This record gives sequence, C-alpha cells and structure tokens, in this order.
Amino acid sequence: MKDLLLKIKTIGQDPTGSGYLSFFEAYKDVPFGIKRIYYIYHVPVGTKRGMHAHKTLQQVLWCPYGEIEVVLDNGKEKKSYLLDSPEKALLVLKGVWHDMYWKKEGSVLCVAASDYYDENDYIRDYDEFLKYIKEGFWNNED
Ligand code: T46
Repeated sequence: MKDLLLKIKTIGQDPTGSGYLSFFEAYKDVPFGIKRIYYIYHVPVGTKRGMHAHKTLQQVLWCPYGEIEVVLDNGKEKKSYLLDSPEKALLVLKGVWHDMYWKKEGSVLCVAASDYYDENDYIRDYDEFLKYIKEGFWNNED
C-alpha cells in the first residue's frame, strides 16, 4: 500500500505567537473534488468506528485535536496510521476497508469527502469486501 499520509500546509508562528492556520485545496493537495464535510466528536476513548469500505467515495481524514488511529486494509495488506497532529491528513481512497480507534479524550475526526452521502456506496460486510476485491471491482494496483 503506498503511503497515504499527507502533511497539511501550515502557516503560523511558534506557540507563543498568534497560532497556526492549516489548509488544503481540492485537486491541488488532495486528488479529488470535495462535496461534503463531516466530523465525528464526543467519542469515548476505546471506541472503534468505521468497519466498512466505499465503492466509489474518496476521502481525506484529519484530526485537528486528539489522537485517532486509522487502520487501512486493501484486502492484501493492513497499515496503521496515527492522526495525532492537526498537520497530518490521511487519504482513504475507494476500495479500502477502514477502522478508526479513538485514543484520546476529546479527539475530533474531520472528513472531506468527494461525494454526497449515499448508504449504497458502503460495503459494511468484510466478506463482501473481499469478494469485490477478488472480482477486480477496483483494479487497485497498490
Ligand atoms: C467513513 C468514516 C471515516 C449520514 O447520514 N450522513 C453522512 O454524511 C455520514 C458520514 C453519515 N451519516 C449517517 C449514516 C449512519 O446512520 O450517520 C450514521 C453514522 O455513520 P457511520 O456508522 O457510517 O459512521 P462511521 O464513523 O463508522 O463512518 C464515517 C462515515 O460514515 C464513513 O463514510 O468513511 O466515517
């Protein structure tokens, strides 16, 4: 699996200054357009969310506060990423099973998604996900 972690461009001064501003732009810093933003918060430490893959949706995840571990699985390989800085972002492309683990109290997960919400785009059964891979639905080379 190629490295999907991005460093978010950040402008600002050290902590004694006036703070930081981080940003990314569609098609420039992330390889898709953005139609939807959502965020997940007030999640108890130890909670696991996700447990699905998307048929077509492309997403970028970032954690402006806290620590969230995201485990990506392309059906052949699993890789774990710790989102523990507002300057880190993770691309979660279509056809990747993802699980998120809340590690720190108050952690917030923000997501920018390439499309509107559509429950039909979700694969929530792991065996079904493996079947899609086997049938070459995504033709992922990586
Ligand atoms: C994903 C990970 C990173 C909506 O009605 N609209 C929305 O835009 C979203 C994102 C969700 N929902 C509904 C669907 C469920 O009834 O909110 C409920 C909770 O969603 P879910 O259990 O899928 O939440 P997570 O945290 O497991 O997954 C979410 C996103 O749904 C998913 O696309 O990739 O975050």
